[in-house]
Amino acid sequence: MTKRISLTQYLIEQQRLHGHIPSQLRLLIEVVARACKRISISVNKGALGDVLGTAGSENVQGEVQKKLDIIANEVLIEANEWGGALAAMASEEMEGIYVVPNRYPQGEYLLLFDPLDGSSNIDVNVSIGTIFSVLKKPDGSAGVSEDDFLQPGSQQAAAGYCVYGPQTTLVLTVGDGVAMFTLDREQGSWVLTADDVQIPADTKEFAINMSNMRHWAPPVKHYIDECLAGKTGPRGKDFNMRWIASMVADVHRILTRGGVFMYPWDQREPEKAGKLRLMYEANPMSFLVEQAGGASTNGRQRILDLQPTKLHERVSVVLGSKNEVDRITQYHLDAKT
Ligand code: P6P
Repeated sequence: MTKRISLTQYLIEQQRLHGHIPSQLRLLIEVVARACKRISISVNKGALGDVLGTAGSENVQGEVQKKLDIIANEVLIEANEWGGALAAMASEEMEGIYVVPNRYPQGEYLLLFDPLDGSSNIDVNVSIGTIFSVLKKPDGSAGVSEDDFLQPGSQQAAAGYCVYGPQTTLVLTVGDGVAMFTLDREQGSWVLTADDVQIPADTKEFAINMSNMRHWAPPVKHYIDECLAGKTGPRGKDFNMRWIASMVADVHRILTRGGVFMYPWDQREPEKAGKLRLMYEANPMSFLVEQAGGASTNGRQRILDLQPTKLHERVSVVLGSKNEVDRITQYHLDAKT
């Protein structure tokens, strides 16, 4: 049974006992967690609050923004800009970076986030979430620019997500394993409910949007065909399929019981590496998955090794149970695609 301690105590122990996080990073994570609590209150209002439906605008990705996308983005900006831990922020909902205004002290960290991932699920009451990634601002750089954000995911100081589902759960890594905190709404506090999360190396469950099958590259089709062949096929076991169309919810299931998640490149937009964004979706999720003993590649390379060239660049994602990810990656390398 995990010792029921608060997020604050967990972070102080990480700072004091393991020397993993300086106080500025501890403060930053606490502020992000508090912002997620505020977002969960808006999410949980649903039709009772003026939070459903579209906002009548598009984001930098050309996607129609939901009202909650904008609310969540504003909550994260307002909660983090004055704390003194950050130099700047970047969001899926904003084209450029947001530099902390001069009226506040500048810190040494950079915060990136997808304020509300899976927003197509909002109006149908299916789990959605906030994804965040923390980088250190490069030493010696006067001021802060977009280039400061373009660091490989292996440089992350912390990463996590908050899933707004039957429970509101914050999942976090500071590089010392993965911990899960469930929101105790009566006390308003995050309570440690899982520590040292481990993803089983094998699985019988895959997550992919099957409607895109005709667009996939051959190695992906090869892998999924083998899963569908079940016991009678080369894998010698039956597989189950899940697809929530909310990365946070699908990744949470994989961290909780294993599985493999794929959003691969497809021929519909060949110039795009994939649908998901590297900096504030794939990188934080890959950090969490690797810290839990899983693996995460773009089909060929470790995602955390990729050198970003643009803030909103996209990437193919294959993550989860290590033996499955390794198999899919090998199929790509064998096909030299
Ligand atoms: P599709 C949500 O919009 C998202 O970015 C991820 O959370 C999710 O995994 C994926 O897109 C779902 O995409 O094409 O199945 O709707």
